[in-house]
Amino acid sequence: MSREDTIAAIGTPLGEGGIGIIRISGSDAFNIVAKIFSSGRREKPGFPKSRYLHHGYIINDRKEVIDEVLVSFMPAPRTYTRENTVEINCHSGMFALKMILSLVLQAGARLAEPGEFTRRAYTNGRIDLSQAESILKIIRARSEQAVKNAAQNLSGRLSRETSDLRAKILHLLAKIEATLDFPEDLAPDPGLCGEISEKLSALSFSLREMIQGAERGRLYQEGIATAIIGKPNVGKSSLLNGMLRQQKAIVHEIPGTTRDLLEGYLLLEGYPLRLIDTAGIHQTRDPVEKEGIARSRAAAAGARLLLIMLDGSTVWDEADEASARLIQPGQMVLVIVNKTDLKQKLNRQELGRRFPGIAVVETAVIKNRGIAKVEEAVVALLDRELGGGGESAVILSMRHEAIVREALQCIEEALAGVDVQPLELVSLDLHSAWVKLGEITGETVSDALLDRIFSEFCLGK
Ligand SMILES: Nc1nc2c(ncn2[C@@H]2O[C@H](COP(=O)(O)OP(=O)(O)OP(=O)(O)O)[C@@H](O)[C@H]2O)c(=O)[nH]1
Ligand SMILES: [Mg+2]
Repeated sequence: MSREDTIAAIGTPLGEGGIGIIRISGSDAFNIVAKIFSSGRREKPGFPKSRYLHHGYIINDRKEVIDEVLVSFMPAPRTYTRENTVEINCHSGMFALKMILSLVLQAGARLAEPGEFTRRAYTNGRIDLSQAESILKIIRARSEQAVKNAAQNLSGRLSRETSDLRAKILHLLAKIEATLDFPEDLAPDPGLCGEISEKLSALSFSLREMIQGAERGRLYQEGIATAIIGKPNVGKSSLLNGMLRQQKAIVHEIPGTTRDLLEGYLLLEGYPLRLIDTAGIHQTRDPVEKEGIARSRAAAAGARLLLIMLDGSTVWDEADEASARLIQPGQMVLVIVNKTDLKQKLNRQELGRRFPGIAVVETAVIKNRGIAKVEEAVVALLDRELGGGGESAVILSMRHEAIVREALQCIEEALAGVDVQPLELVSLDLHSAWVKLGEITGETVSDALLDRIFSEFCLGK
């Protein structure tokens, strides 16, 4: 793939809409668009005037008008890609957009690969790798908080903190190297090891803080995995529908209706929930139901928040017991007793003993009663477990977190070695940490990794 050729793609989602944008980037972008664009007037010398919206028409080779458009010509380097860029604002319709794109391609552009515009912005030094990844995060964000977190990284916050840490590591490395290079010139400094240890501890503390911010960031980015778990027929699918305000899941009086996991997204007071309906937990010989239950167990294991659902009109049984056993240490849990409109048989006193310290909410989902209480209890739980202090932390993606963890390990090894190993080895560990952290901003990454990161982008970005 040549980095010099001119690329084009549709930058807006394909479908009917007010405006669709075709984006062209590369040294030949202006010439290419000039071949298919006419303003209908005699052009003034010096056309196209840059950073103006030019009104006109897209014309095919038979001089037929395809669409009425607004076109902007933006010369390098003050553009997204730092290359000459043209944006054609046309009417958004599947065919109109595709016809204009194919004219642009016939006129000499190449269809861009996913993420290629952003990759050019990175290659041409306008943004670093962590900023490029933030752009993808903004596009994919599932909550306002996720957008804000990603925007902070886009403005370079993660890059600055990473560069800051790398500068500190380099400084320490220089200090160690100086004593290694000129051992006879420098009197042995008894304080040196102490100073190195102190600086390494500070580095380790900063890296740990970054890791703590990572989990919170992931929750906001991907949605808080929330599994509705319980025996068959308690009303799990009804609760999912009630919370989503949508008849998404099949509800039926026959137990064992839900087999596959079913997901829906929901925003509660700014918390993005990925709500997962699951198959009822119980003993069964039916192979399909067995597979469904295995999936329920996996969903419970992967959930950050468990909504354990019970049926108030039945007594506690082995299947309830099996559902309760799915709770794992560290998981947030809420117990929901449903079907309170029916005659009650479930012993409430025992619930306190079975679920110590866990809030219990009573509902009659079929009558639309108690859903608001469930949502309030969920928000209260999330406030208690996740609230406070989060906005100040730098937010890491999974890739960044893995890098920071590896860098932390190098620093810890250096720290452990200061008093017992030759300083050469300490400096090797420090150097590894420095290289590792460079992968965040893209100073030390392979082409294969870049290919993987940018392939996740959509076309036209
Ligand atoms: N009386 C009463 N019936 C309810 C209530 N909530 C749900 N139901 C009924 O209980 C039956 C089962 O509801 P579902 O939501 O399908 O239950 P489920 O837990 O998803 O069941 P499985 O998918 O089989 O595990 C349906 O007939 C619902 O109409 C409630 O609050 N009161
Ligand atoms: Mg169901």
